[in-house]
Formats: sequence, C-alpha cells, structure tokens
Amino acid sequence: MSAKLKPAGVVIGLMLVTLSWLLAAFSAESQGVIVPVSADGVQRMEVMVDSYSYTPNRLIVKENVPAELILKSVTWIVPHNFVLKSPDAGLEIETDVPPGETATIRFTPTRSGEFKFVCTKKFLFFPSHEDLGMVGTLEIRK
Ligand SMILES: [Cu+2]
Repeated sequence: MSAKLKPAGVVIGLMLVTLSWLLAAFSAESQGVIVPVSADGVQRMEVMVDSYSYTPNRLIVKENVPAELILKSVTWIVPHNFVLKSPDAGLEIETDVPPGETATIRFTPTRSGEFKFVCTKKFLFFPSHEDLGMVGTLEIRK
C-alpha cells in the first residue's frame, strides 16, 4: 500500500467512528443503552463527552454489579465534568473530564431507579452546560 493512501484511510476511519457515535446517540435517546458486562464481571462502557452532550445519554445498569464508565472527551478547549449525587443509591460521583482527556469512574449501584447526571461546568455569564442540554440518565435495574 502506498503512503499516500494512509491519510484517506484515517479520514474514512474517523468518519465511520463519527457515524457510529451519531447512531449510538440516536438510539440512546429513544430507549437507552444496556451497559454490557465484561469478562471481569464489571459493567463497562465508554461515554463520549462533547459540548454539550453525553453519548449515549441514557445508560442502563444492573444493581449490585460493579460498573465502570470511561468518559472520553472529544473537545479541544471546553472542560466538562460528570456529576451524579444520590448517596442513597451508592452514587456520589463528581469527576472532571479535561478537554481531550479520558476519565474513568467506578461505582456499584445499590438501588434501582432513575438518576440524572449532569455537567455542572459554566463559563462566566454563559448558561451552564446543564442548561445547554448536557444531561443524561442512569437507569438502575434490579
Ligand atoms: Cu460540560
């Protein structure tokens, strides 16, 4: 293969990744995504963090099974975070996701229900990211 073809391959690859994210976002909005259990018994999923969205934005996990969310920022400048405070369900999460970086959160949900997570970042007098739609739902099933 010639070296000239490589950039085209990268572009096509990035387009496919973007397309799969868009499809995930579309299906996530309608019914949510069941977080799969990995071989090590952990419910694990990547969540794309962008301005101003989480993709997928409705995550479904089982209670009393350890979970791990890998938050991947795809922004260049804007910092985000992931905040979910519901101590009665074993959830006390506040994690920064700097631009272009990845943050991993681990928790074990202890109570079924629906819990809202948000980005609480805000720049000066602009609306908060939550107000701009940067919200999601963690659904915990028995
Ligand atoms: Cu944000």
